[in-house]
Amino acid sequence: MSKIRLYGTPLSGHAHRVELMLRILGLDFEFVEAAAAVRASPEYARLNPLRQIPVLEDGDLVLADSNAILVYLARRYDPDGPWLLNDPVGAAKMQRWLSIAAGEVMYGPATARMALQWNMPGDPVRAREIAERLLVFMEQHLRDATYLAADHPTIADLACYSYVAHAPEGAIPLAPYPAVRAWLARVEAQPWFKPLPASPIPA
Ligand SMILES: N[C@@H](CCC(=O)N[C@@H](CS)C(=O)NCC(=O)O)C(=O)O
Repeated sequence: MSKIRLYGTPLSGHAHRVELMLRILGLDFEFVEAAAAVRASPEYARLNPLRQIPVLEDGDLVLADSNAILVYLARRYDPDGPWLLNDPVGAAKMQRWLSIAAGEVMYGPATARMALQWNMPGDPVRAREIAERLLVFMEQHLRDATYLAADHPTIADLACYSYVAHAPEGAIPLAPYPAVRAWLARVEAQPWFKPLPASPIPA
């Protein structure tokens, strides 16, 4: 089997979701740390012209974007497994949560955490508003659902987990959202789970 490389940083939630998928699939991989200085290099721009992490290398394949990588890994290494939903309604539900991961999760809890922890660009007040609206929606949804898109974990849960779990590191409390916390605990109880380390400034 070809060597798999994951370019990321230890505190990136985008890389974390890919790492969870690699663990689920039992795939051996090398984690290559790609801090800002590495991402600024011309070599890295050849891997991902957007200069973002994560990037996955699998043999000759170079693939950027965490959600695209989740789809690739599940379809390539466990096509009949439970991680993707293929029926029309299930696939649409799954895609909706992937879009939420790239939209509200990114511009809400992830941006609030990046602004507070690393002074990165982003309006923390706006990020907090987006996060609160997202969490209210997730709370309503998870009152009647075990996982986001199905009655079992799918890539939708992986895509949304990391930044929601670490929302308090962006000063967004999870205490008002018991159903969200119960969902996070269900993900954390899975045998393949590995936590994203805590950020420098304690929650
Ligand atoms: N849509 C991308 C977003 C990835 C992303 O924003 N990664 C951050 C780190 S967690 C990054 O590389 N930021 C640096 C930059 O955007 O220049 C994905 O899902 O992979």
